[in-house]
Amino acid sequence: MRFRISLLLFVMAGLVVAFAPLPVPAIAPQERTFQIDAHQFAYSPSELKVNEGDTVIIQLVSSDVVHGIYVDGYDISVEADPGQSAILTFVADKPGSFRFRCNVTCGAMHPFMIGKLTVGPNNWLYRSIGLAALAVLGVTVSRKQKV
Ligand SMILES: [Cu+2]
Repeated sequence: MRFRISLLLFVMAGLVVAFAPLPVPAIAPQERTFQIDAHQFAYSPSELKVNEGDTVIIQLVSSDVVHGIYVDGYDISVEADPGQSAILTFVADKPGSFRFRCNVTCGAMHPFMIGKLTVGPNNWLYRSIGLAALAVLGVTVSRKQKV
């Protein structure tokens, strides 16, 4: 019976650590710069990962024809002329996965010119440390009870 209660408490503590809102952002927002090369019909890199709150600076470089970049969910875009670059700056204030795509009709495969922006929560590090500490505590407590 005692074991069941402590197991329940342990699981509840784990849920709190994993899901309770933290009072402060765990990682200070950073400025993240990406240079994306745009060409028919792809971006490289095509996947960007940032933390919520980061200031994202995308330098779009077009290496053949006119290309653009439009970020779904954020509704922002920029276009770059051939051989030129254009800069798009925004604060990643919405967490989640967003598709970005070319907003200039640039050829036959234009609709497939897409990429992905992932805006992650910025507190995974603290949560994982908390869960690891709880796991160690749990193992210690259950060992003591068996003796
Ligand atoms: Cu394009």
